[in-house]
Amino acid sequence: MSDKDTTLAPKLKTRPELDKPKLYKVILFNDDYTPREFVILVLKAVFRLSEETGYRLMLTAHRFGSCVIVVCAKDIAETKAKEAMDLSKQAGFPLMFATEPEE
Ligand code: TYC
Repeated sequence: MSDKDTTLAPKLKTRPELDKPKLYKVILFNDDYTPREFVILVLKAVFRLSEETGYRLMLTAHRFGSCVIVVCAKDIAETKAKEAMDLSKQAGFPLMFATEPEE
């Protein structure tokens, strides 16, 4: 076989970061001080979750230390996390939310 027989396949370039913007997780962290009912109230008010879903996610964070609440665009994730922490701070609770890019 000579060099001329070699076929070069075109390199397919994937640019996912240009095709779709990265999604971000909003993560809820457990603590020992915030009442369960208040966590559910915040989840309902800020993330528009039902009582049932709020309860389930609160319990997941309580049991496992943290829980993903929603995956969405970066600016929405950051706004929601801030809103939720502002509400908690106003009420005097140390409830923590964070955002991080999805894998
Ligand atoms: N661990 C808290 C308690 O027992 C309740 C709680 C649950 C707090 C979830 C934060 O993300 C949280 N009062």
